[in-house]
Amino acid sequence: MNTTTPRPAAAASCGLLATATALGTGHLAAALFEPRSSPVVAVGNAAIDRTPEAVKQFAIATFGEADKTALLVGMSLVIAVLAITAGLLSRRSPLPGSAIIGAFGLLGIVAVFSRPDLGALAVLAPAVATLAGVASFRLLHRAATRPRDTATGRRRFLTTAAALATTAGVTAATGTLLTSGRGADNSRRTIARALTTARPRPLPPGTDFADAGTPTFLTPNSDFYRVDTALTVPRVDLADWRLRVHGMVDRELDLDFAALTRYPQTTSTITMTCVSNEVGGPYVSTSQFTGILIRDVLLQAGVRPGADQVFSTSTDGFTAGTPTEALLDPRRGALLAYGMNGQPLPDEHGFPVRMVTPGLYGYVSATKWLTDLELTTFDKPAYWVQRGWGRLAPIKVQSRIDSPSGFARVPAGRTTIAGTAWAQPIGIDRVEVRVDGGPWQDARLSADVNPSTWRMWRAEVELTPGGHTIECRATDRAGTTQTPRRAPVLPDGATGWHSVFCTAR
Ligand SMILES: Nc1nc2c(c(=O)[nH]1)N[C@H]1C(S)=C(S)[C@@H](COP(=O)(O)O)O[C@H]1N2
Ligand SMILES: [Mo]
Repeated sequence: MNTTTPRPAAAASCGLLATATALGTGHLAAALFEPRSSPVVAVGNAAIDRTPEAVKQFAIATFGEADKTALLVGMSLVIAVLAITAGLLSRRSPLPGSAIIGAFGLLGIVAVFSRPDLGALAVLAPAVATLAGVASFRLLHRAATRPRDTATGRRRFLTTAAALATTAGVTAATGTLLTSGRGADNSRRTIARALTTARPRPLPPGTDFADAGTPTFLTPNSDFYRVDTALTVPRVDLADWRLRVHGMVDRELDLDFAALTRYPQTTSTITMTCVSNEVGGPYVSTSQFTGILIRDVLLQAGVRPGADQVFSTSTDGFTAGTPTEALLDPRRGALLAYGMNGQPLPDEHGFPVRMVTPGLYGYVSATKWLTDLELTTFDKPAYWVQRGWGRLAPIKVQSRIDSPSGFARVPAGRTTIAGTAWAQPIGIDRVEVRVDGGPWQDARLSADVNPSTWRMWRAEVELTPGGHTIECRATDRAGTTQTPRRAPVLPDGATGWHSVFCTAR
């Protein structure tokens, strides 16, 4: 057969179009199996992981919000130069180009294999990309080595080139379209996989009096109270998620989810409370949170002396300031949580990763959709502190009557009163009840799970026919009894006794 050496421009296009086809089909294959195994995403993440902190700072300072775009543009340029080189080296024979594309494909396969958070299916994307890259390179190269002077030869090269360019474009676009819809599912699956080793300690029997009207000890995720400033619930794709730890530290950290799961995983049962909870209010719930200790991450970063505040930021711009001391306290065990009752965090509760700090109200300690932890001082006020709320916000001892509900009609005679009490992170020692300002009577407490969780209580009282006012008060393990003094929720949490009026007959 009469063949010729392709011109440099044709040779360069062989490399460029074959690489584009490889990346496009790889992106589509990844969309079908595991978005984070897309060659482009994998190379991007690897690049971020390996970029020196100074360069990252420069990129963020120079490009700001567009730093990811700048990275992608830079990456594309490097890849294009390599692809053109592969093409130009193959003017005599397609072998060098095929070998170079094959070698890069192999690198991609190895990179995916070495990621602990990606399943075996993830290897398919770089494998498909490699095959498509080598095959299209050979195809176009053959078309380029046909005699060019004939119209058929030229047309043949141009049609093949156009077909490859279309394939690259269509597969890349389809892959992007698919992942934008399915990223959430895949993110969720990745976290679900990480949760398989999370074995919460089983609860002792008798942790609630749900039969008498209290909530269940663990709050189902769908019933967990929700408080945030987010107009629309942020939907975070795990593939793009990173947590930066910086500020007054010895070593800055930039963790993706895989890096996060390399810290020891723990599951703890924690009752969360909102500062906006009125006396008797519903903003208190309990869950088994799974994640890693914030303490472990802070110790690895190395907290500098004087850094008394950890300033956390969410993807939605919300910020919170938590005392560093509380996050370092091993008994408190504050978490970077990604699991909630054995499930990945629901979007509403901060997917993929949030903070949970026992004993502090959520607005200073429970940032959802967390992406940034800055070690700083309390001179830097966070979101709600800027708006007049307290800087420090320890949860106040509280108790609530759940049954009977306000203005209920109950049968006269012996009646069960039941409710909830909490005093994280010290724990509840005692709950008392009284009717119509009479003598206080001790309530029976539910089984003790840990001092950072609520306890249910119940008591039998005698109700004569007519209207009655029932009150309760709790005492924590430090001996502090709930004050009767009424305080509003602003600036640092409501106080006072909960009372319920009911009618017996
Ligand atoms: N990003 C973000 N995180 C946030 C908030 C918020 O508005 N935005 N609210 C905080 C408050 S005030 C509380 S009480 C808890 C509530 O968490 P939950 O909605 O999962 O119960 O989240 C905290 N974390
Ligand atoms: Mo809150």
